[in-house]
Amino acid sequence: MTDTDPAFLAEVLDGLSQPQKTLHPKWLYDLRGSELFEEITDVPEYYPTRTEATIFARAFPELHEMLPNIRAVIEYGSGSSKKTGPLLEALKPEIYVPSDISEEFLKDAATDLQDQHPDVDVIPLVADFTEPISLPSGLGAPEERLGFFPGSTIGNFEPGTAVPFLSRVRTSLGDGAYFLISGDLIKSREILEAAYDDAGGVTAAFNLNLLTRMNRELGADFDEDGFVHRSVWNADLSRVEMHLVATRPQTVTIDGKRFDFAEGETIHTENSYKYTVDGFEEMGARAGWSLAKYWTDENDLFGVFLLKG
Ligand code: AVJ
Repeated sequence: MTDTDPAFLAEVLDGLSQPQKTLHPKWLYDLRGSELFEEITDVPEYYPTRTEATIFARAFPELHEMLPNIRAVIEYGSGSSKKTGPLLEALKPEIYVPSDISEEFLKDAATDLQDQHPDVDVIPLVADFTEPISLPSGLGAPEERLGFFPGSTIGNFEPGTAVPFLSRVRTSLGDGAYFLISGDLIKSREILEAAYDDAGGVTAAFNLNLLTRMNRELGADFDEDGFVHRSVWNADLSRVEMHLVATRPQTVTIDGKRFDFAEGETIHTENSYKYTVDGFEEMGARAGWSLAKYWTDENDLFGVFLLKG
């Protein structure tokens, strides 16, 4: 067993002790999980990434026309900043602030971006968005700032945490600032469930990797063959759920504690919330944002929202 993160162990012990066994989706992203997620973005059934790219290609020039004076772009949870190049090229800001909880990832991405965009001053910021966010000084007036939160990552936030997050972003950027944020739209069960259970099995491998990770990092003894991946559209709660389903009764031991699984019992590993345009606008409004403009694709699969604080 390698590298036991005490927070991971504590959350696993707690999450597997609940009546509905549950783990937070952030634990899906170890190195292998991050690689598998990258692969997911290329499978035919997973429409969000490519649809967002198509919308961005149209939206960024329009955004530049609407907001010619953006001085600073602040990206929340920038990770590898993969979507940022085209935005910087379209808006030509003076400053780009990539921010992420992972310092290592952030520094590498910032160095690459600085090399590729010598005219932009790249100022990386290590920040945890579950806490108040304080931005560096010199970013201009709020009206000259654009927050950026692509990828429909907001969909991983529970309703009770999404609004506080949107409020913290608004407070950090200031009254009158702008925020460009993506959200995946509600559509048919068939399309949604296939997007989270591709025929090639990449999403299944992504979900099952969590068992491998718990075995490696926590010394758990999950039998990876005793579970299967399931994705289900929960229309009442407007979310796609991912589960790991036990295919037979089994007992797992982690850190000396035993966890029993009945046949068919699941570990709930992710929620990916989906929105209507009105629902997204309403969620923003509860955090003090108003909807200035939005873009969708021709099939209304995905939304890109420009909010004004
Ligand atoms: C990274 C949260 C946007 O919810 O679509 C993809 C994660 N999980 N396939 C999503 C994910 C399974 C993804 N987000």
